[in-house]
Amino acid sequence: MSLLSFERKYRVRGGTLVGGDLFDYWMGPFYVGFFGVTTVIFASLGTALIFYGAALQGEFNPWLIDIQPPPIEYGLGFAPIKEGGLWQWITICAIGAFCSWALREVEICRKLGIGFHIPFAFSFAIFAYVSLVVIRPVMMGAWGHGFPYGIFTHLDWVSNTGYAYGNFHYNPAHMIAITFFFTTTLALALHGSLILSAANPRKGHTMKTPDHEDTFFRDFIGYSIGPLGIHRLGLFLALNAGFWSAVCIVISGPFWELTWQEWWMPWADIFDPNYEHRDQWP
Ligand code: 07D
Ligand code: 07D
Ligand code: U10
Repeated sequence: MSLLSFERKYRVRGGTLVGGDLFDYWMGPFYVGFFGVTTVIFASLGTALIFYGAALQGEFNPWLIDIQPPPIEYGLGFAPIKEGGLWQWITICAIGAFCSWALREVEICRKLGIGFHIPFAFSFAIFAYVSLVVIRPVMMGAWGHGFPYGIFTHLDWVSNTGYAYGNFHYNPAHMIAITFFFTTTLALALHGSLILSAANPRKGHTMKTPDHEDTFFRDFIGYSIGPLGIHRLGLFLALNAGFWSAVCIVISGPFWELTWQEWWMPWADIFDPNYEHRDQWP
């Protein structure tokens, strides 16, 4: 069955969460739905506010546009539009657009009768973003702790926030997150290369089967996780990367105010109370 005739078959009404038949149609390749409409509204408004901020700043170079959160003094209150209020409204629009996008994924999954794995996975990215601009700022008592919306200035924020806790690499949750990120790329490289090696043979050669794929890893490392298992593992690794990222930033400030090197001092005590350079630690 060609792709288009398949699409004709599944492009039928039903499965919506809100609005019944109202927005239950397609525009070109895109499914619209209630949450498509809310996505467009939030994303357009948020983008327009960024352009307004750029106009106030007098800077339209995309690398240099910068929309800062309110100064710490405003605490958790609303700030005037030119003193961080813009950042607050853009944050509301961003969260509205990301959640609408996830719910639009849910509606498409329901229409197709497939599982909700994709919106579930995307919700981890939303969680990481919300942990940076809502959860941590609320726990620290000021919106000013959120990151600024600017390509270069958000890098400044990451660097400054990192050094505020000494060597951020000593943050144990940051270590776990990084290890999951690295493992995710290893797993995808192994999986992508394995599938291509078997399923995309040179001209004149026949395609090989999942048995060949299993056998490669049994011969190689004594175990194959299997064709379904590798996708479960990939999802698990990637979601943990995002989850532990959120953890590593939420604990920096609300639960730990010293340098991250100091978090390891009890270990130094356990292993070697007389460690000669102990007093030189942070
Ligand atoms: C490839 C899917 C496509 C998405 C793209 C991003 C915008 C922003 C906004 C002009 C993988 C589109 C970009 C819509 C335009 C304005 C105001 C996804 C793919 C191509 N970052 N970050 C980037 C975001 C944070 C960090 C690039 C967003 C945290 C570092 C891009 C968010 C921290 C580096 C970008 C966000 C952080 C980057 C490439 C939100 C910790 C880089 C992103 C909403 C997570 C890299 C100049 C990419 C770079 C980079 C976007 C949050 C750290 C501009 C939308 C605060 C260290 N970030 N980022 O490919 O080159 O993602 O920066 O949370 O080195 Mg960032
Ligand atoms: C937040 C993005 C969410 C995106 C969404 C969608 C659009 C639409 C439209 C394209 C989480 C947006 C979509 C806008 C676009 C179209 C059409 C993803 C988010 C919802 N670090 N570090 C991390 C490493 C150092 C520091 C995470 C490595 C230094 C701080 C990850 C190194 C110091 C923070 C990570 C390193 C430092 C982090 C980021 C190496 C600086 C965070 C991934 C090798 C001096 C951040 C939740 C992430 C975090 C974070 C990796 C170094 C500081 C684990 C590999 C030592 C302050 N670092 N880091 O979170 O945890 O993605 O954020 O040196 O806040 Mg780090
Ligand atoms: C996977 C897979 C698999 C496959 C696959 C894939 C994973 C089993 C079978 C999929 C993987 C790929 C295709 C590989 C490439 C993907 C990546 C590298 C990931 C990153 C992706 C991108 C960078 C592309 C991002 C593009 C997006 C998000 C599309 C943008 C579209 C829109 C903005 C429209 C969204 C539609 C909505 C909201 C519905 C209602 C709206 C309309 C119909 C449009 C009408 C609206 C307007 C005209 C207003 C427009 C304003 C908007 C949207 C707001 C923005 C504001 C502005 C001012 C710009 O495992 O194998 O194979 O393929």
